[in-house]
Amino acid sequence: MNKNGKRFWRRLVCLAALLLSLAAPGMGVQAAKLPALHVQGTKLVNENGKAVQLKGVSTHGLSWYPQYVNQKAFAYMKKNWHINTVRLAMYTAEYNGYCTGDAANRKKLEKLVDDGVRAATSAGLYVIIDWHILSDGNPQTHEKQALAFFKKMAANYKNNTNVIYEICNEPNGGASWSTIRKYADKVIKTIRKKDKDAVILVGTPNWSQDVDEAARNPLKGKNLMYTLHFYAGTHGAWLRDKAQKALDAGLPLFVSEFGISDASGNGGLNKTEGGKWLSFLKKNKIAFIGWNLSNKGESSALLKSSTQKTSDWKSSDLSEWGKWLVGKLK
Ligand code: IDC
Repeated sequence: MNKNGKRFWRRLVCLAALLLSLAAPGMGVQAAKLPALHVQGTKLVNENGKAVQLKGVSTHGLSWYPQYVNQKAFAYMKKNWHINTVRLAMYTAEYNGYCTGDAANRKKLEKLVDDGVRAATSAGLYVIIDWHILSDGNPQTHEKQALAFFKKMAANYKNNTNVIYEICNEPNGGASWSTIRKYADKVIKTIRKKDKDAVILVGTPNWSQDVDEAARNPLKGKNLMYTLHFYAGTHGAWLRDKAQKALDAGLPLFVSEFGISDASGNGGLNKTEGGKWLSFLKKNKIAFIGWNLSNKGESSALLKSSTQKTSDWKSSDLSEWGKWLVGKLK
């Protein structure tokens, strides 16, 4: 073969290798980058303006159950449960919370968030970084820490098209929308300094239920959504009415946490009401994230308390709620 002939074959081999690596990202080191999503009207859409319904599961508190933040679990849930999103619930106050524990604990939690984002990224999942306020009912209680945390997160993940920031899980204890709004404004500004267009989820008054109040005076800015949380054992048609009101007013909603037990995370399951909720969400293309990926002995845990595996679960490893949710995700 002459010189030109050799060059031709070498180029052909290179081209074939390139095409192969594009066609089969799983074979390469990194999964294909997920398209950035943005908010259009009340919906989350992809780069072609097509509505996308995110669906997935939330971890329990990262300090309680760090073992479920692993690549195998995330990849397994994507392949077998058909989730496209995972939520990393980082409590701020309870049980080695980010704001109540010491500096070493904060480091540990930041590492878990980072492990979670990496695992989600290589599994091809969207990932929500959740600042999980709860007993610290007013988001302003730990505002300073929230600003420092999200500044760091936005710097770390500004190039991750799959990262979504949730800035206050469930304001409660009388925290009003105007208070939450002030807090949100500051945190959003901080995130936007680094990450111009990531989707940001804002909690609403009364454990993220009073979306109608947020609808009366929404925040300014793009790619913002408002969270609606429900537990079908406690919350029924009256809460869907609130949600419908908010949608009618043009408020983009995101269900970043839900269950079909009662609001305590325990008690019997209400599958009938749960089914009604999911039809409502499907009809409106609203994202839904089920609480919680753990084997804690409570009815809102997706795994049986006897399940020790941290990935590759069989149906018999799942709780009744786990089986129900996996059925709906498929
Ligand atoms: C619950 C957990 C439970 C934990 C408790 C801490 O299921 O194991 O002991 O938090 O206070 C929420 C919260 C979420 C709750 C869940 C169930 O966002 O943190 O988890 N819930 O009570 N809002 C409504 C229900």
